[in-house]
Amino acid sequence: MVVVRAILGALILFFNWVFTPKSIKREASEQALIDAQTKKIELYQYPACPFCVKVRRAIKRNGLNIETRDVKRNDKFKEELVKGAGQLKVPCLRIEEENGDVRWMFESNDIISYLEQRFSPADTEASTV
Ligand SMILES: N[C@@H](CCC(=O)N[C@@H](CS)C(=O)NCC(=O)O)C(=O)O
Repeated sequence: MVVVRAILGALILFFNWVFTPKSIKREASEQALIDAQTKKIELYQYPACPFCVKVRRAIKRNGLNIETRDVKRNDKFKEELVKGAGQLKVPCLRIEEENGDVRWMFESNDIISYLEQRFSPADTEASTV
């Protein structure tokens, strides 16, 4: 089982690397505004978890600079997740609000919808790099 999981994980990472999505391109000033907001967001994740890969691909597609925290290999991040969010489950997005409140969001689809709504590229030129 461990071997099967390791092989699947390696395949997921390989195909994710081969088919890395392109990021949307924004004006530097617009990207800087978004970067200032995403400084207060972190993704707690496992490198080869398919749900985490899906979220990381959405982050890349949307040109977001969001820190990823590897819960598998870093006990400090694991502890932060369990203490803050109440359970060991990934992906989980930690969002620090303007007023300092912290929200922990589970479910890959919910995380992707949140990021796409908040940082919608609707006003951005549809070009890619
Ligand atoms: N429906 C969830 C599924 C998330 C999920 O099953 N995550 C697994 C890793 S792939 C997990 O955290 N399992 C608990 C554990 O590994 O301790 C999503 O879409 O985010």
